Amino acid sequence: MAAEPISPRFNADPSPHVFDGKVYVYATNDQDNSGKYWDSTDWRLFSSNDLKTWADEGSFLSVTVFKWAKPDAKAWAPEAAYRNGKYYFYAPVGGDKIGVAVSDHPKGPFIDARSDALVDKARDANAGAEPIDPAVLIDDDGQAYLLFGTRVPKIVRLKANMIETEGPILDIAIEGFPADDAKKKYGEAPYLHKRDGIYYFTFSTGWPGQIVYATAATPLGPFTYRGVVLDYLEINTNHQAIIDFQGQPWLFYHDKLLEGGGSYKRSITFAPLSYSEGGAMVEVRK
Ligand code: FUB
Repeated sequence: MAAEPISPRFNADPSPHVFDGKVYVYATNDQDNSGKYWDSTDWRLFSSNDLKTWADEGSFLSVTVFKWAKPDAKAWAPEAAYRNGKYYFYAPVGGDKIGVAVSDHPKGPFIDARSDALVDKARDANAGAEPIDPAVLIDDDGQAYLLFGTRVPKIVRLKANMIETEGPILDIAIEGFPADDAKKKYGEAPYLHKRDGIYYFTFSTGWPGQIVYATAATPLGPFTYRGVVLDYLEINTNHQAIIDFQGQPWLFYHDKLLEGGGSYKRSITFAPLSYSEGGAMVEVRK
């Protein structure tokens, strides 16, 4: 079945979550960018009770919520998390900082949870060349992790308050890339999920990129390369996230789906995801 966009607007970098039985997808706003770059300055939200009908919840947050950000700073692939009655929104701003905002409701209003960035390339040791693409996993023991970064994947523990990091920013080691395929490497879009005690690290291999995965017995790795989850698209980015909804795993990603679409005018869609009996992720065929 052909992939269907969740909206007639251009949107990208899905961050899907199930909050109170409802699916919320936080997204980069490709509709209002210049069409020549990912230079929009706000994030959009979509929701669905059944993955069939989608509500456009609008532009719920702009970079201007962060007083430390330039008002024209680009707003890239976001992340959200829920803990202790609060919703946290992790926002890569300007390509060099990740902010965190907090709300009592998944739709906001969100306010800056700090007076400075959660991760700042200029301030934090080992933040890497481009601290973007945040992803959060709250493990079964309550420890939360923040992943981010291009070219070198990064991971850092979050304190229970979800708005401060704890300990050093670490590089994530990935072993076992196929030696005969130089394109199999880490690019961007880190995402960590856990299933049956195994940590699955999915990411894009670059520009353009495949979504591939690696597994480990601990959230910090080292991870072992396992295979492809989603092949190259016709556009220059690939960006995924995974949820379970009503007993079914789903892969969310973006693609060129609407008339006028392309690398800077992307559309969010999703597909059922499955695992082999041995726990291997089965490649999603478009
Ligand atoms: O939307 C801007 C950038 O494109 C994201 O940060 C990357 O993951 C890529 O999808």
